[in-house]
Amino acid sequence: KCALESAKMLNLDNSVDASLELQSRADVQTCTKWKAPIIWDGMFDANLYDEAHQREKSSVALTVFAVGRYLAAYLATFLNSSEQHFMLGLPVTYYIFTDMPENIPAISLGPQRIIKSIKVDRHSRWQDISMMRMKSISDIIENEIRHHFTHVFCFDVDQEFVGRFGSEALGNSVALLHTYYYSLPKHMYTYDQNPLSNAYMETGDFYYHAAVFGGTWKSVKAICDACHQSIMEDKKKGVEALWHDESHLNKYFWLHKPSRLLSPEYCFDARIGYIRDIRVKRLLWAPKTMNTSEHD
Ligand code: 2GW
Ligand code: MN
Repeated sequence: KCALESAKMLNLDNSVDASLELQSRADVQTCTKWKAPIIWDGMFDANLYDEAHQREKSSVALTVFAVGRYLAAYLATFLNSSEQHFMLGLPVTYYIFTDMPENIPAISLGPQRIIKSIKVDRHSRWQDISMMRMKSISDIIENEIRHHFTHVFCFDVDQEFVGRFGSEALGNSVALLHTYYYSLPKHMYTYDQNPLSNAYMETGDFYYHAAVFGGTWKSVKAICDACHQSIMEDKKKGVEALWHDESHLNKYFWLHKPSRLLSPEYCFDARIGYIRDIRVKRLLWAPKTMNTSEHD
């Protein structure tokens, strides 16, 4: 109820969202202090969301990076599982950023779903592969996505869809609660602690996971531009935030509150085991197939 009323009153989210009921759940936090909904299983009617977004002609661009060994290690599982679970019923285009477009696996795609590849450089430091995603995503939104899609979702590739990840996740700006931190006290959040970094923050609202974020193309472009600029200013000063792009994303979402939050159902690590809060698993962390030192 909180979420429905606030979406209407504060215009936090899009018209589709405001027209639909979100139920509450007594056992978990379903609303932020700035009245954005936190989406958990049991809060929404999936069919109503899908129908409303089809009526509104919502369409989704998914960006994912598969550079170096990550292509062979994770991309096929990511794409095949996404074809089973991600935004079914809406047009989806995958923008795959890779240094080896010729090695993108052949995947059988549903109707209105296509793959596009964009060649990118393979940065020698993995931190740069991760951080430079912000610039690449901004560029593709500017050059292409904004002309064809209402929404954009950006994903790490080392994950597997195992349940519905549908239109209930669409919103103006969407952030994901990190599965390891959502139930911990704030003093345990791993925000950047170096006052010299633009990502520095002493306190915040939540700890967000950079493995999933999204929103309208306009919001995602603003997120990526701000994070990229923040990262580049740090580089000039010779500093790097603790968790790279994720630290900058957390700072951004502290200054610009997301309109919609996804519960850890939307990016869960099976190694945590059973948690009562998590009734449905939708996206799982893939087991790491290599360690960082093996990268180059
Ligand atoms: C990354 C780390 C070590 C060795 C390789 C790579 C790597 C990452 C790579 O060789 N090729 C590649 O395409 N990537 C892309 O960057 C890929 O899409 C991957 O999912 C993403 C982030 O790297 P990942 O998944 O190994 O890092 P995580 O799971 O520890 O990510 C969190 O922290 C990162 C910053 O340190 C990012 O913020 C990420 O979004 C977070 O989930
Ligand atoms: Mn990852």
